[in-house]
Amino acid sequence: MIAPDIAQIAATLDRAADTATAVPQVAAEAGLDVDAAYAVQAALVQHRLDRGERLVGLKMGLTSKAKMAQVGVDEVIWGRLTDAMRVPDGGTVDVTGFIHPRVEPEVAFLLDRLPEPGEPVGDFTDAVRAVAPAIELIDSRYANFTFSLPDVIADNTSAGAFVIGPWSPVPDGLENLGVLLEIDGRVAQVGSTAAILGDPRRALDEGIRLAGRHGVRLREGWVFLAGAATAAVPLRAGVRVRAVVEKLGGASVRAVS
Ligand code: OOG
Ligand code: MG
Repeated sequence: MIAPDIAQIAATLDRAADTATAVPQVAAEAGLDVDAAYAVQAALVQHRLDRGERLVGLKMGLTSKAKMAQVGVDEVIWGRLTDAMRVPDGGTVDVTGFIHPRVEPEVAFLLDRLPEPGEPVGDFTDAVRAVAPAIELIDSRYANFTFSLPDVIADNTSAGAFVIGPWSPVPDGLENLGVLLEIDGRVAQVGSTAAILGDPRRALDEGIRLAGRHGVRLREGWVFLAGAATAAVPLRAGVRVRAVVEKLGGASVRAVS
C-alpha cells in the first residue's frame, strides 16, 4: 500500500477548519491507522503554530460512554489545545467560524510539574494545581459530524474552542460531582463526573500514557480537559451556554454570528 500523505491530509483539514467548510472523511481512502492519524494531528496543529499560535494544553475525548455512543467510536483519544482556541469565561464565540459546532460540559485541570519519564507518578494533587468547570466547543471538520477513530484523531479530536471557569483548589472527591449543561438557562444535559472513566482523575493518567506514546509530554501550566461527562449539544447563534460542575461553579459563553 502507498504510504498516506500525512502533510496533504493535514493541509486539507487545516483549510477545512480555517474556511469552516466540511470535507469527506480521509482515513479509509488514505489507509490511515491510529499512529498515522496522530502524525496527521501533529502536522495539522503545526499549521496553527506556524501562524503564531501556542500550545497551551491537551484534551481528552471519548472518556465517557455518553460521548462514545453519540459518535459511534469507543476508544479514548487525545488532542491538542492552542491559545487561539481559548474564549474568556463569560465571553462570546462567533459560530460562523465553525461548520456544525456543538458544546459539552467538561472538567479542566491546571497542571503542575509532572514526573519525568521513569520517575514515579506522585499524587494527583502533586500533578494538578487547580480544577475548574469548563465548556468545550467541538466541531468535526467531516461532513455530517461522522467519522472513524483515525479520522477524528487526525482532525485533532474535533477541537474547536474552550472556556475555562474559575479555578478552585482540588476538592477532596472529584469522582461523583453533578454536571449540568444549560442553554439559555434550561437544562440540556445532566450527568456526573463519574461518567468520565469512573473518575476524571483517571483521564489524566490516560492522557499521560496515550500522549507519551507519541512523544508528547504534558507541561507545567498546561490546561487539561478530561473529556465531556454528557453528550454534546448543537450550538446556535443567540444562545447562552453554561456548564456547571458541583462544588466548582460554572463557566459560560454566548454564541453570536
Ligand atoms: C470527538 C471529541 C470528543 C469529548 O469530550 O469526548 C470530546 C467528538 O465528539 O467529535 O471532546
Ligand atoms: Mg470534549
